[in-house]
Amino acid sequence: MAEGDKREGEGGPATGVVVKPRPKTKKPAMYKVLMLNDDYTPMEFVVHVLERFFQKSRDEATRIMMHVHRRGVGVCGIYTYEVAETKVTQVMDLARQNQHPLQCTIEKE
Ligand code: TYC
Repeated sequence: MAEGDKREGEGGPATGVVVKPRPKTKKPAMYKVLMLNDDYTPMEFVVHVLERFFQKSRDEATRIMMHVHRRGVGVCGIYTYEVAETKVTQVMDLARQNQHPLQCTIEKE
């Protein structure tokens, strides 16, 4: 098609309509890391895990640990898949080394 030979009508947005520009980047899917309660893991160990791997203050770590203790499950943090997966591995490895049955899982947000 020669320059200046523009057709009107079909195709493309109508003249004068403001189209909101859409960024091409997509937000990554996010995943919750969940901690599960059990009857044997010491409370202090759970608080330590939350401080060490989830960057929680002692107060916040204690609050989350008590929530899990009372309700059965709680959110430690929300991350992209690979980060969430790494956190779960770190928690489970340390728990196993210390012979605690602490369980941690991922749930898509
Ligand atoms: N229920 C455990 C106890 O009484 C403490 C505990 C809290 C264990 C949270 C696991 O994710 C957990 N010692």
